[in-house]
Amino acid sequence: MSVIEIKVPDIGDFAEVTVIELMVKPGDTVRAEQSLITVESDKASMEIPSSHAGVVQELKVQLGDKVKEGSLVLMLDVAGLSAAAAARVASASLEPKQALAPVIASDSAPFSVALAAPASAAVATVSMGPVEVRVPDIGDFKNVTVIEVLVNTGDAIRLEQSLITVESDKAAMEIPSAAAGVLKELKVKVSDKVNIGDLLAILEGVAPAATAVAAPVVAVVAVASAPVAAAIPALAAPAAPTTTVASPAHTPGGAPLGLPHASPSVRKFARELGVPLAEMKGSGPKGRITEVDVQAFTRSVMAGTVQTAAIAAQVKPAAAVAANDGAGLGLIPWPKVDFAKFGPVERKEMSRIKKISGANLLRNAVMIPAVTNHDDADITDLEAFRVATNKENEKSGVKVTMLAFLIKACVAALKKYPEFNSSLDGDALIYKQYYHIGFAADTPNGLMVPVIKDADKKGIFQISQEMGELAKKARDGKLSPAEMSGASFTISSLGGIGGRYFTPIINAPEVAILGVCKSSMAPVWDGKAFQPRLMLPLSLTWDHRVIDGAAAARFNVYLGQILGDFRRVLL
Ligand code: CAO
Repeated sequence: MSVIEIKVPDIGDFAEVTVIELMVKPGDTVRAEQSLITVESDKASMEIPSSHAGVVQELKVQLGDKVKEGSLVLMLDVAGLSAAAAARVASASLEPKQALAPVIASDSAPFSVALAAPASAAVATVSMGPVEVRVPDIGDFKNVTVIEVLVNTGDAIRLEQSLITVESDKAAMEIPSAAAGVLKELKVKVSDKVNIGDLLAILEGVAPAATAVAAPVVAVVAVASAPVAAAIPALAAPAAPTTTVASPAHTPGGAPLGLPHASPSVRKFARELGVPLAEMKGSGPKGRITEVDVQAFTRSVMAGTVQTAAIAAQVKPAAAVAANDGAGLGLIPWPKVDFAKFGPVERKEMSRIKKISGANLLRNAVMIPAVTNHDDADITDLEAFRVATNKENEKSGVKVTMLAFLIKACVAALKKYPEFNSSLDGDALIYKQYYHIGFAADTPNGLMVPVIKDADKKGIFQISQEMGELAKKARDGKLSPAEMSGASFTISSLGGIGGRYFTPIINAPEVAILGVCKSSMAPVWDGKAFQPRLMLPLSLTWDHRVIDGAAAARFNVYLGQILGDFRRVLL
């Protein structure tokens, strides 16, 4: 075993920086230049890479520790390396800083180059009138990406107030203003690539230091007092008289202007997923956002329990329906056509029910990953039984319908496959132990869904009777909210009308809906011959977040078996 010490390299003028992330643990195999820890000052974070490949023996720092150049980061077992590598190891252990320097100066850690460069000062070119603020010397790296713009036009900018955040693949850094004044014009936007000398902003109404106004164009050299500003060397000053003024100290700690705490690698990860860090709470020290936080946030958004501001702004189904405008969904606008150009037309307002149900249907269609399975059930015997029953009970005034049998059969299937009787609640499922079955009713005002409560505890006659009453109330517009709420599963039957199959939309927060069409006689092979059988088309739509295709197929098969031989309900 050959163990070397890995120390914090020359990080420029940083006096002390805080360890905010440990990226490796004992036992991990690391590559040369792999990031080991993330450190942060009040203005920048950077990852400290390993100078060698090896296996981490022992971590010598903890989260929250203050480190500086030369602080011991970890012990690395470099045994098994090539001879050449071993030689580097030897020199590294003798002179860690020098051994690390080439690694730091490599392309993979560009920000460290800036940080290792001799500290000098940030510069802005100012005049009596507008002041140009440019990107200072940020070391060897080129084309860094603007990842955040921290100010707006019209803002009063303080000296050294951060204007933008730039990021390489290893570090993020805020670029402070070298002058104070009102922001007249911003010259960069998020995703722009910037280089030394690029114009960032134009300030007006500058209150320069007394000596800084002597000439029309004056370079103000702000001697940075904060670590990161000090690490950003000077912009090449224009050929003009220069005056040195002391800049105020940065406010230590905290994320300026609400910038979320996160390491560059986490920021990059979040950006790749499109996760808005500003809307997240971090679980790390001082609210720092970790990779695990980003993953958890993403899962919550996918589950629909968290909505980002962007989604909330874009997905407004009700408004989109009301405005009849796809732009509300982030789509191209709905076509606006003057139909009168093509022939006579009449405009009629949609009913209130249609507007409300439309908004709900749109949300459910957009938000639920829905799949529909189609199947047929042999109801030859059941229909014969239903007709006979109705004949026998002609005088009762209650007509038993196929839908009543379907409700009862569905309850049996829901009992056997309880996830169909559940609802999503974040990452959990609420399994309902009641069986309230909604049924879609076609009314002159639009679609309504009355609910048969506790269908498991009711017989076919009672269900048929209640259904008749509720359907009548629906048609008369007399359903109470209570009679339309609480369904755990819904059936939409078009059997009295016609059609073969359709794809019903789930009635959220339910997770499945059964569509039924008109039964018809069909030749069914019994193994020896085709038999004329009365077949009922079933279309089961289910939420794929909760239910799998196999479960849906089983549900339909089981439903078919019950409808084929209703005695199974008793089992
Ligand atoms: N196959 C063949 N015939 C069927 C059948 C089926 N699946 N379902 C019902 N029928 C028959 C009935 O037996 C009845 O015939 P008879 O008058 O000869 O007895 C006739 O069709 C009419 O039935 P119904 O529609 O009045 O009764 P129901 O219990 O089947 O349905 C209700 C009640 C309220 C669900 C229904 O009237 C209705 O509104 N259906 C429309 C639902 C809807 O719009 N769904 C779409 C939602 S998505 O937009």
